Amino acid sequence: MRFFALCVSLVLALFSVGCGQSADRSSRPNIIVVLADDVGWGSLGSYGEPRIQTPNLDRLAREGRRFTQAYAPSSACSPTRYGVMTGRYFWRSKVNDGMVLSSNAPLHIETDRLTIASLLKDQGYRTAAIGKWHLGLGSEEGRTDWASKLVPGPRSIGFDYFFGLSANPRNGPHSFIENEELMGKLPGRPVSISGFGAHAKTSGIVAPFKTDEIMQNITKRVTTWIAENHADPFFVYFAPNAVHTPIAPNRAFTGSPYGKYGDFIHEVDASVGQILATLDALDLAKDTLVIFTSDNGGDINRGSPVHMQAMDSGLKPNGDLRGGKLHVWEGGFRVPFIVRWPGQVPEDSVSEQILSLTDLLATFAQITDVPLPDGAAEDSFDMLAAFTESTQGPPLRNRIVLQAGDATFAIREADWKLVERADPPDIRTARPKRAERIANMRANAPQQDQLFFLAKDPSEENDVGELFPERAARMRERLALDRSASQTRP
Ligand SMILES: [Ca+2]
Repeated sequence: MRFFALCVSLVLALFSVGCGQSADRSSRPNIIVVLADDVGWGSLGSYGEPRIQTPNLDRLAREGRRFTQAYAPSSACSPTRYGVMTGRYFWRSKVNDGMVLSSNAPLHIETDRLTIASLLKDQGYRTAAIGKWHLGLGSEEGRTDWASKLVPGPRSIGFDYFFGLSANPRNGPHSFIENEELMGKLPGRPVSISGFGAHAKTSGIVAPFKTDEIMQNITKRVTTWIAENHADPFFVYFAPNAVHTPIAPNRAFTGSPYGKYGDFIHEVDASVGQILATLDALDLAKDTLVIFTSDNGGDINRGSPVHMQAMDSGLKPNGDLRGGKLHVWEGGFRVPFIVRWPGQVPEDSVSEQILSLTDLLATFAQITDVPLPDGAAEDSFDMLAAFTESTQGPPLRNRIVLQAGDATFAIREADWKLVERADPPDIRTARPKRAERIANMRANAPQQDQLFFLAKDPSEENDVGELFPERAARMRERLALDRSASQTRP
């Protein structure tokens, strides 16, 4: 009997050591955030698209949790990226014009501000940002000197390593940046960008990158960096340029019923697949939290033949939601959000919790047990329980402020959404032409607020503002309060 008791206590002691280790490990998991560009949730198999082939993202959803009410705080690129990094709404920053930063903007994040990267770096993580940046580089407005060191930049706000593009592939410079250096510079020559859009060219570099090889290049950097840096906990912020224009899938991806646009989505999926395979090969999957999401809804630009081909072939990038990228409608903000964390996040599960991409910072702070200081992560809610709860509990956040690419504000609160039209706030912008355009757009938009009941009207077809004037007034007031307060987090 005594021998049995001894055995039991030995087993218990061993078990508690094991548990202690796994508890310690789970408080510092590796973290990978994949922030794809313009990938609408309606383009993914796990969200119900029947003809797309996204086996790797489907696997991620099967092994983790898929959110159906996840929001980008903005329907445009840079504003959402700012929110992801800082946990703060972009419109609280020195500009609130709702739009992407210009491609030669200075770094838009103060170097003493807490970011997802600096939070984790302070906890002993190795940190990397790979892919599209588009949050500004350097310090001078409109005067980025691409030939000199690009500081401040990603490594000034918490990343140990950066490899990628300054902004979109077409913006230029048409060469990768590694840490603070533009790669492939011709010695002693200035670097300059001429022309716009598809005609933009960079001089002063050996050769421009090949647009259809960018995804391969940045994916390879991610897998190599992980292989070299997994001795400590690590954090990778991976921002694919796909499926933003130019729609340039590698020649290895062909044959989608949705044309090149579909092929490009397949390439995003394959890229995530390579990262998952690297985790498997290094036996890291069980200790790694992986998140896949997008910076805004799918682009439904009917002026673009390649997008039109995909939609005419039946693809609905944002499902049945109204609108898309840049719009104030749900299709602009609602994004795919898949989280996998073996042993912590229930497998093959779905959550309808309202979540904002600004919530990553507070959630990572909770995971690593770091209290958030004042004046940081102002609009970031801890959503860890939404990741891990076995059955859905009460809402962790019941509202979110949204801003469209035309600077229009909206607020979602529980099942309702108010679009602010009457008497919108003044715009702060570094670009006078932009102020003019916003004034024009506002003059042509409805002049009365619009109210939608999303539970019954997810496609925002029926403005019920006149039926529920008190609710509309209350939500309008709520939006104004959230905007004037210094923070919305608890
Ligand atoms: Ca985007």
